[in-house]
Amino acid sequence: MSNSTIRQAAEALAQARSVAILTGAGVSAESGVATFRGTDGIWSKMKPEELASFDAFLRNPALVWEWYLHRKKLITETKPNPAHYALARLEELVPDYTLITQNIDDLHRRAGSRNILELHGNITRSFCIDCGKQTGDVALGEMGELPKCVYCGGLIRPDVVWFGEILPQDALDGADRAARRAEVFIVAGTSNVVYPAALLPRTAKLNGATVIECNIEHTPLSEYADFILEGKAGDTLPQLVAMIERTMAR
Ligand code: BJW
Ligand code: ZN
Repeated sequence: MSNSTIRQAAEALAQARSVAILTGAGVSAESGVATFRGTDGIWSKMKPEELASFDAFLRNPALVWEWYLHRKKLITETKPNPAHYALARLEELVPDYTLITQNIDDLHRRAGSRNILELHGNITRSFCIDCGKQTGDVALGEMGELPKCVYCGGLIRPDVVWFGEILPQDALDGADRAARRAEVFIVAGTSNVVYPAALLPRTAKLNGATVIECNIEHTPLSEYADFILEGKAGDTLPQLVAMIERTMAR
């Protein structure tokens, strides 16, 4: 990443009244949360269709719960990293700011971001598959019994979006509106292969936004990006935000 690229990106951001960001697993990688794709990714060891679909859950809810409770424990033990904090700081600098995330790990909220749209749910929540009521913290019983709904006895599932499932309508509508009005759209730490999230930066670009990509490698989005900040999000995003603050102070 050249210094002039980051400076030009910072200048575009400092002038923008409306900014939207789309984050993915790469933003949490430096907190120790595994990404999905790539050599060390979750899907290199496990098949998504065996764990991240409603059919998989109905086939073997205990296995799926075990996996989610394991990940939830790891996530609870991690902390936000400089990328999360930089994005929380950016919210204070931009008049209209929307943070759209595919991550379910709650780390943006823990870092202080407020206007967050969660496209793929949140691992800290769960709900009943029969009556739809949200439940608090869940655990497997000592004998591995599955969590059941206190209202209707139905099976409880994690409040995350699996393959083939519809995304939460409010979050998706809000994300689409933010992408359409954004003057600058930042895409950080996502492989940009999962839809409909991957459409958002393209929507922003078609509506005239400057697109900034932050990633350690190129993605299918890279050819549309105006600026590519190659490197770890925990390095590039704090640098970018520091540069915006300097540009604004001038
Ligand atoms: C760093 C870094 C560092 C590393 N710094 N960078 C249109 C076309 C084709 C297919 C479809 C389509 N519309 C729908 C589909 C089907 C499907 C889909 O997109 N499939 C494709 C994979 C082919 N989509 C769906 O099913 C969605 N539902 C839907 O569309 O409903 C309507 C419908 C249904 C059926 C048919 C048609 C329409 C739902 C998608 C739900 C995704 N769920 C998951 C699991 C969530 C729960 C959980 O975590 O357990 O969400 S899958 C997984 O992928 C997770 C993520 O949010 C998502 C995206 O992954 P992400 O964040 O990009 O992570 P990685 O690992 O892929 O990439 C990490 C990146 O970080 C890499 O680029 C690294 O280089 C980078 N990186 N370290 C910066 N330090
Ligand atoms: Zn219920």
